[in-house]
Amino acid sequence: MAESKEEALFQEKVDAEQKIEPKDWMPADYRKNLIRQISQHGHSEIVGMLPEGNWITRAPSLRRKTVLLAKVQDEAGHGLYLYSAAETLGIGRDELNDQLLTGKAKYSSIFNYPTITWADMGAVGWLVDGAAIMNQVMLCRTSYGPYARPMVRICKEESFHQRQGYEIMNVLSHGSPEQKAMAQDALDRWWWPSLMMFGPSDADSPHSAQSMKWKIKRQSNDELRQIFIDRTVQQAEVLGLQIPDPELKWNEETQHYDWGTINWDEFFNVIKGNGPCNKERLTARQKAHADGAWVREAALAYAGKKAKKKAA
Ligand code: FAQ
Repeated sequence: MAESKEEALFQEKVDAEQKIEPKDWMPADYRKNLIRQISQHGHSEIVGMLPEGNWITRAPSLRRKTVLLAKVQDEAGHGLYLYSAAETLGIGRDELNDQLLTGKAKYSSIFNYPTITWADMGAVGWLVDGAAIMNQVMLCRTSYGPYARPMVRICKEESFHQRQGYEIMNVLSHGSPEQKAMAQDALDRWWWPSLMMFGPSDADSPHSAQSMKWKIKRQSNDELRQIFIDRTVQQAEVLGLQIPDPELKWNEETQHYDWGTINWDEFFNVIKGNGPCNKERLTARQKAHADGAWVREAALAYAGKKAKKKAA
């Protein structure tokens, strides 16, 4: 179909690196695609609090507990910034929430895996936040202004999260043999799911081409996955831990690591709702929403009373 004059002007603006703002004209599919991505991102931050929230009461020291608590609170803040950004595109908070609670909207596959030992708090910070930053740094330059701006602060906070995770792994991997084994076990379980966070390979990613053209995404899923692997392998070496991939090998020609094959059946199964914790995560969010009903009712009653007083 031929491009309309408005579409051509829109693309020119994007190509010139000018930000698109809420009241600017935009193609309906740009709006739709952004709502999809931003809301999925926001839901990931909100559901992402659950695996780590699981360890707040069991953190091994007061210091670890306060750091973990602060990290989980940061994720809540990220979710709220992202929901606000989605709202500027014309979707309401209730609708966004409904889409999450009914399982209509996706959230990151990674949060459907269980956190069974304390070392998982290290692995999540190091690998999951590490992968999240790798993907989100490019989003600071995304074409939609209200999405790009909060990403700057989010990335700064994710960077602190990644370091606290790496520090936990560093202490464990240089601790007793049992602690080192626990760190290795966490790496073994989180490595492949972390690589899946970047999404399907470029050839199987239906949204990538258009999202790159509109500069919503600035780097492809495979490109980001490769940078993540190259950096993380070196960090694992410092920890003295083994990446669970027998095919991992430095390639002199490409100056990158070659690596094995992702189990894409597992990935698609998890995003279809059949991962180890999908049901548990949704049930927890549904319960939180139901438990918060009285707060919403009280806030509405208070707002109504205030409005009545003002009108009188
Ligand atoms: N999980 O065509 P593409 C965090 C879906 S935040 C589930 O490649 P796209 C912070 C995709 O939605 C982590 N679904 O899609 C934290 C699409 O389905 P649809 C989240 C996935 O959008 C740390 C279909 O597959 N970050 O971790 C996943 O161009 C620690 C086809 O895929 C963001 O959301 C997946 N991993 O690229 C919190 C960043 N991958 O909608 C707590 C923003 C793909 O057609 C603790 N998002 N799908 O039904 C993005 O950059 C992109 O949306 C991608 C996917 C790269 C995730």
